[in-house]
Amino acid sequence: MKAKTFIDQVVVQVRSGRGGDGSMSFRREALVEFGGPDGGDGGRGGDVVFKASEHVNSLLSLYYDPKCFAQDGGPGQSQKMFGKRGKDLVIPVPLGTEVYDEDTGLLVADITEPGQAVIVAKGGAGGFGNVHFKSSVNQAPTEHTPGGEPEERRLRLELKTIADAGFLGFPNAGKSSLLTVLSSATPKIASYPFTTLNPMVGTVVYDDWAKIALADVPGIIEGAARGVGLGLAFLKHLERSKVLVYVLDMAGTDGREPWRDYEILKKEIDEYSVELAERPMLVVANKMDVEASRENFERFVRETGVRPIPVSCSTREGLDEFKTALREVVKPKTKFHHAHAERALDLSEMPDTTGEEIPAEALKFATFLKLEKPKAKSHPSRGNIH
Ligand SMILES: Nc1nc2c(ncn2[C@@H]2O[C@H](COP(=O)(O)OP(=O)(O)OP(=O)(O)O)[C@@H](O)[C@H]2O)c(=O)[nH]1
Ligand SMILES: [Mg+2]
Repeated sequence: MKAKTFIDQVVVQVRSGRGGDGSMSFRREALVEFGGPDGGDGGRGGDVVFKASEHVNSLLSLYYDPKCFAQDGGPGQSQKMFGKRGKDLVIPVPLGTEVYDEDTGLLVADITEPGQAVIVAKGGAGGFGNVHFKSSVNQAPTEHTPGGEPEERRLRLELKTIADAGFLGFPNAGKSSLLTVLSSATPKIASYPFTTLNPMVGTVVYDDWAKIALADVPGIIEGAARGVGLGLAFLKHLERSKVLVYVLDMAGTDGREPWRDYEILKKEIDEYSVELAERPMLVVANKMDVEASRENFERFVRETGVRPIPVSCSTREGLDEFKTALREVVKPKTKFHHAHAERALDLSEMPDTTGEEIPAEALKFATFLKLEKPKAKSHPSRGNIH
């Protein structure tokens, strides 16, 4: 059995279903003298489809089972019966999956929207039964066509997590704990390093239904940019995050020094990508419930000149402040925002236009005053006759 590691890239073989063959058959029935051809068409082969799912967060299942074969179509039958359609193979993949053709290297699909479905191998068409070949000069055709060939290709799937903000920190800093207390996501939390092997996304929901997606990624260690530990391969999961959130263990567990941790993290990111290093960022001091944290916090400010947002996942202090700060940098849109932004007009400013042609400045109120069209009345038992 393959060992479970950090999987965000897999190569799979996809094959659609072959089309069913058309049938060659003649109608044979008592008292029907020249029954004629009655061979039906073959069924279409199934497609292989990748479908974005919010309930899947890794490519692990494809890593263990990389052969994705859809069902073949059934052959046509006598009595003009169609063959059975082959079942599509629909594979749920996480949001943020990029699909490349392994042989040509071309991007086949970028799966970014929930519910988005992409056919990556189209099923073969069903063959024609001999009933199609009847003509005035050939009343007993024996021609029939085979089903269409399946499509087969090798694809490389790469996951780049999509989130508004991504956590960045050393192992055990409490990134997964923070995601747990802020969202309904349930990542694994434990006191050993590298608990998180696959990025996970959780959603922070605000009182007015604004939402921010937060990604928890594996911990970074010194030298990661050179490939130490899990390396920085997983940092590509932060490439699609607008904001980086540095999570620091302010308690300095196991003799760590948070100010040094911060400098190392920044250095690793600088070495990884200048573009990522320039993203807006927040710094969070976690584990503030631990005695040593207060002192460390003051020293951190002195050493780095940065004042982090103090939080504790254990006592839940500081979470609201963090959520507010996060909102200010991410600036999520809300339904309320959409519906009411244009309506924030002061009605007292509206010019009086009674009896006149409507002046241009009054037109900006036009959408505001649009009346709902009254619904036509109908009587259910009278079939809409008035
Ligand atoms: N006292 C205290 N302990 C905490 C706090 N937050 C997290 N911890 C503990 O710190 C340890 C690590 O927490 P995780 O959330 O798994 O850390 P992580 O950053 O996700 O670690 P990796 O996945 O290994 O990178 C666990 O034993 C947590 O219980 C906190 O606010 N206070
Ligand atoms: Mg974790």
